[in-house]
Amino acid sequence: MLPGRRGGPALDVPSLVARARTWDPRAVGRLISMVENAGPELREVAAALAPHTGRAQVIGLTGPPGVGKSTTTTALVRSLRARDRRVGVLAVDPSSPFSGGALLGDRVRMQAHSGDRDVYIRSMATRGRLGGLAPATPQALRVLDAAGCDIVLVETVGGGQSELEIASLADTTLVLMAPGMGDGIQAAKAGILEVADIFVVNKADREGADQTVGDLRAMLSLGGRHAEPGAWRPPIIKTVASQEGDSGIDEVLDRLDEHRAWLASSGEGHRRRTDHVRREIEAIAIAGLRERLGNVHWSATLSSLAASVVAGETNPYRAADDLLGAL
Ligand SMILES: Nc1nc2c(ncn2[C@@H]2O[C@H](COP(=O)(O)OP(=O)(O)OP(=O)(O)O)[C@@H](O)[C@H]2O)c(=O)[nH]1
Ligand SMILES: [Mg+2]
Repeated sequence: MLPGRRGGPALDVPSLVARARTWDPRAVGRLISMVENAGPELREVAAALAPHTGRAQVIGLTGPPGVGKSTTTTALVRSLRARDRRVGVLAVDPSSPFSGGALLGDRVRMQAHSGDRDVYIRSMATRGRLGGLAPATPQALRVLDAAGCDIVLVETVGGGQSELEIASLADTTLVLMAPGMGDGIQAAKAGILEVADIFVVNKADREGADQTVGDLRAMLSLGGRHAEPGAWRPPIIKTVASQEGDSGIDEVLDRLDEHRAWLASSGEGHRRRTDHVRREIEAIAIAGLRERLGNVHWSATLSSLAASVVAGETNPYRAADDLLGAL
């Protein structure tokens, strides 16, 4: 049993999952905290969620700092609510809280979304990692999935590893650009072009949006995975996320629906998910190995093997085999 927070009733993991499945935001929040803290309940939570997952569509948003990811997320939530979809938002960059529009906030305020009970918003701590996603992100997604989200939007700051990481957990990856970032496109590693399923040229109210669209088109025409037969051709959509009404956001949603249908009909959706989980299992296993590597017994064994190699009694490969054998 877990002690109830703020004097609430004590709840065990199965009860929390049952409550989360009725879309109780406090239960959802507690479960996400549990996976985020990687506490003793982590495995039990993962096991309890497993039968209830696989339904939500996971959308990753990435792009250079300030391009309008949070504003676009806000606008997407608004349109999704208008289409009566239940939405979860994970913002994986606590240094950049939501500032635009109605989605304000810190970890507490985010849960309210001006009283709209069908939106759940949460920021994830990156635990001191530079960029990149919080390791608990896949589990947090499962909590939201099990809780009945139709769609989960994951915002992460672009640059470095994170656009590759976002593509390794999203069904569909949106890459945002803005006018005047042409150099940024050039500078971006081929990675950003490879991971994009949909390009959004935001801030289309500014000069140079057509130029940016043209630059992207030119770059896409150079080949890559999108050029293969039967491949998905990433559309390029101009948006003004900061504006209500005719902002291009509804077109983004239409394309998201199309991409979802393509993922299903081509088999790519299943292939992607399997690939993502493969990596996740591998990461968990490697973290487990690291943990064992860190224990005293291990380092004593390592020291004595190192001494044997130095003394010419054995070689490093043989020593490494012995070390792994000792696990
Ligand atoms: N003119 C214009 N400004 C926009 C548009 N979309 C967003 N902005 C503004 O651009 C600024 C940055 O927007 P954010 O949504 O915070 O950008 P972000 O990509 O989330 O930023 P980081 O999370 O810090 O990387 C804000 O001042 C927004 O109001 C747009 O379509 N047109
Ligand atoms: Mg942001």
